[in-house]
Amino acid sequence: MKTTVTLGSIALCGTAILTGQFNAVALEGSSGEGLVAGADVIVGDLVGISKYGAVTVGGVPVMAYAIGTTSCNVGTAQLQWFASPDNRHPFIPQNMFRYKNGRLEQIGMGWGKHGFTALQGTVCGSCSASSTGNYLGIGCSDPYSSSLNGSQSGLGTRMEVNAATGVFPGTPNVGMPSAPATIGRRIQVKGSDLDPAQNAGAIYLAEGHYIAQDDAAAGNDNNNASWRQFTVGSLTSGSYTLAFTSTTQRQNAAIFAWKAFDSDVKIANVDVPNDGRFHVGYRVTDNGNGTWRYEYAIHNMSSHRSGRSFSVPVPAGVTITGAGFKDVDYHSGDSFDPTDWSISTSGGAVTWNGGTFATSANGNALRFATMYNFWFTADRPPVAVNASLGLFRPGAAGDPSAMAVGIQGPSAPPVVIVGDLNGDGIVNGADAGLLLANWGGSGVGDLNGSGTVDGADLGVLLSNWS
Ligand SMILES: [Ca+2]
Ligand SMILES: [Ca+2]
Ligand SMILES: [Ca+2]
Ligand SMILES: [Ca+2]
Repeated sequence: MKTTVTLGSIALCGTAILTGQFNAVALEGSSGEGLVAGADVIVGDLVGISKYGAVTVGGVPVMAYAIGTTSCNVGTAQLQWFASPDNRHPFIPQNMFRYKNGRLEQIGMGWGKHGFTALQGTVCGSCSASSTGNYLGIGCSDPYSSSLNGSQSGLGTRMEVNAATGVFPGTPNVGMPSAPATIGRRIQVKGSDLDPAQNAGAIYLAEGHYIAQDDAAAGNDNNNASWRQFTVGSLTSGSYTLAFTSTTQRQNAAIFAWKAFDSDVKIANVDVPNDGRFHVGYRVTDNGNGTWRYEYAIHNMSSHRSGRSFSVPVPAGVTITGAGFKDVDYHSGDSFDPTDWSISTSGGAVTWNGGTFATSANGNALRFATMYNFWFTADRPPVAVNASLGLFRPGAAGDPSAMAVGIQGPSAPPVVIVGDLNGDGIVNGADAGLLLANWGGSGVGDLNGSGTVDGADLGVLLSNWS
């Protein structure tokens, strides 16, 4: 079911922000949008995980991996696949995630493989082969092994890629440092995030994502990522052996694994006008002790403008505790700021802020093919709210600076009427009766908190008579 909601403007921290249009879509397990005319690349399969040992960075062992990706062209036109220095080929970022204690976190990212030469396989069905490796034929598949995707010389920085248009320089990595030994440019994961002794019950998954300009131009770039579960094996030669299990979940970004593991997770699409798509996932859990855990994850599928803030409204009287944030750090010369987003619980909202583009173009924005986590505990149950996802890069004239996102946040506390001792919303004789029945006692009817129910309390009650 798809629901389109149009909002005018919302108020955030006293500032009116034009939100334009957004689509809040309740998805049933697929981020794909179906066949649209034109080239349409997807990840048809994730096959094989290569490992490359570990390097201690800042006192922490960081392990390096690459995943094999087989792409398919499920579109109606051949997909361009010209090798560098031509830029008409896919860029293929790779990621790893962990689901643990109800939270799906991105635990690693790699640079992107620059595609060259399409083979014409049949992983996704019948193939109408291209006569040249410069195109992936209609219905055809192309395999990149994990060792090929882990070859450092073939990996490109994410910094120069526009995921909304699929455009990047034909000659990648100009001005970038050479790849650091062993772990450079590959998917980097902290050993502690994989260690079985520290991650009992965790489920792991990897994600492959293809970005290509003809696919994007056709509007077929919402289905470009797929995920697959993997298991963590023994620690040998400095890193854990990882192995894929189960089957590839085609046309599903890794955030959809959260929903696959927990059917109470909801995921909304946020389509930024003239830009790309975010997925906003949320899950509210009743802790059973008068508090609720609010868990959010935002995945940038294809927004070049990127995210810079996230704000969930909090009504007066709601107590927020334990607000947190989790990002994933760039590496190997990608000079994006790793500083965690700040957290504010004042001003009628919980707001996470990563800084503005004006302050630094390399600030810690939520860029394409990454997912950040946001969470807090509140003493109120959930209700539908409009959160706000602030955008990092400026848009064109008329483009929104933030997107409203229809999710769940804490509800307002009930209004307490002084003197309404039986809680029926009015102060009348029934309440006076309760007060008189406890005359001289303590507790019920002690409206001024003096410790005794007496005439002063009756006066308070009468002054609030409905
Ligand atoms: Ca596609
Ligand atoms: Ca960080
Ligand atoms: Ca009453
Ligand atoms: Ca009293």
